[in-house]
Amino acid sequence: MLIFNQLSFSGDCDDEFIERVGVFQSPLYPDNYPNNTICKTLMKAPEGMVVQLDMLDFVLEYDGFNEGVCWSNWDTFRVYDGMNEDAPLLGEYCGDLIPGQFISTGMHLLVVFKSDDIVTERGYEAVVSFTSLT
Ligand SMILES: [Ca+2]
Repeated sequence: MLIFNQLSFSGDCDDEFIERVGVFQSPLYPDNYPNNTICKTLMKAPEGMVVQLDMLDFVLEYDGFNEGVCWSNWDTFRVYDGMNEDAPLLGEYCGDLIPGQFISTGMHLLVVFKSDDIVTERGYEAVVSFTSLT
């Protein structure tokens, strides 16, 4: 299994592309992610397969009172069922409830992570794999 560690984080992880099975982590994980970050990660399955994303760990900033309610101008983790942000939104997540599993309907799954300018947390770790459509 290949490991997608972002060991040298430059402050910008836009347009990351994952085409192989591996571990997918937030910038600097397991240390806190940086402020003012946008990470767009496009995962692409081989022909005839779909992307499966299993979340193992997840902690993002949230307001501390309304678990599961995300303020879109704070820190958010969004998953889209397709190549870009016009694709169907599978969910928007924050706080410390692990979202679980995502499976794309096509070859692509897009994750968009965004942090604002204050308060960081540990972030997320997930496993990317590909499964056959039966
Ligand atoms: Ca924040």
